[in-house]
Amino acid sequence: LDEEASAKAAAATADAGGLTIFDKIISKEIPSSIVYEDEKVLAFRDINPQAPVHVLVIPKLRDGLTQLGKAVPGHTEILGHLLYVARLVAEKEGILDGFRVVINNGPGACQSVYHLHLHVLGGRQMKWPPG
Ligand code: D5M
Repeated sequence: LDEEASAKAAAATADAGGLTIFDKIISKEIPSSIVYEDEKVLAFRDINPQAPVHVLVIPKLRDGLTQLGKAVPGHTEILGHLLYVARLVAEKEGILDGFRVVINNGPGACQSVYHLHLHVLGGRQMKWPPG
């Protein structure tokens, strides 16, 4: 329940336009282990890995995309690019034969950072359902 409460607080901060830790990662104020970068997206290793490979892919410009549920038609290009970069990351990390892409949306899915991010997970047998 604590996890749920902090997820709700993070969502409220995001709705108020608050920045997240990912802004500091994008600006490189906070170091991260970058796996892929281009003009529009950044991919870096998750600080709390849930699999041998656990990389986050994020848009450099949040542009209202605090979570997937806020997407509008103007976001389709960046959404497609993020998904394609997830595939590039999987290839680079050598997990193309078995990887998972996850987006946690909102408190009910334990989203903790309100800047859209794709989790790319692999390097072990992934189980289903994910829980
Ligand atoms: O996932 C948010 C993810 O962000 C979570 O797996 C930890 C990760 N995280 C948080 N801070 C950092 C830093 N500083 N570097 C790398 N990764 C980080 P969610 O889907 O919102 O629960």
